[in-house]
Amino acid sequence: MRDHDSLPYSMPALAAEERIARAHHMRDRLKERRSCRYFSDAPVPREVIEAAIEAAGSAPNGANHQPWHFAVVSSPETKRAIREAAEAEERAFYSGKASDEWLEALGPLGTDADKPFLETAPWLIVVFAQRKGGIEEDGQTQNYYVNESVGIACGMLITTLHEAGLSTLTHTPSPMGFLREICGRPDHEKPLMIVVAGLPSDDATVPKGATRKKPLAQIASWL
Ligand code: IYR
Repeated sequence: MRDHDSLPYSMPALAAEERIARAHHMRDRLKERRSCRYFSDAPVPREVIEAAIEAAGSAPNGANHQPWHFAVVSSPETKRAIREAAEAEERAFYSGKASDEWLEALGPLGTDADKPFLETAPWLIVVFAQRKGGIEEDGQTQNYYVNESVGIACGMLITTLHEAGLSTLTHTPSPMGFLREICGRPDHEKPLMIVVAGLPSDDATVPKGATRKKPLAQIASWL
């Protein structure tokens, strides 16, 4: 069935070798991405963040309702408020709320309740999922496949930031209702994650364990 109102669409005719080369290039670029928890306070132009959010805003999504909002935080006061609230939640998580099994799974990452990067990194992008609103953001119209849509948008956001040479960290304090209050967002929006963006500090490291990736044969089956 054709759209009742449609535009022509095509993709470039590439040789098979060229397609393979491009896919390999992108794979190799993306495999360089690491979640890094050590940020420098070096500034990063706002235009980079704007472009990455525009890239994220082009993600495939339910009914083209584009059910996302990106609250971009750079002011030291707001970053501090987010850090303080996040660390309070994380202290509760690490000292009782999390199961032993969960804490054991996090062991190789070396994470703890201290989140200095929330103040050090130049940009925090707080991603909200809009349960309602439609394309007009009326706060009422039902949205669809919200988590899927916003998850894909976050992937595209991180990909663009990585391509711009930035280090990123997806941070998910739990629960994160405090982000709605601090960012002044409405009740029908659910905070999904904080994407921390900036440059790694000079002494940055990443956990070795996190570089172990499942091979293709394990993550794909061909029917
Ligand atoms: N939100 C906590 C715990 C945490 C949970 C998972 I699953 C991770 O992959 C990493 C951390 C924290 O940020 O420390």
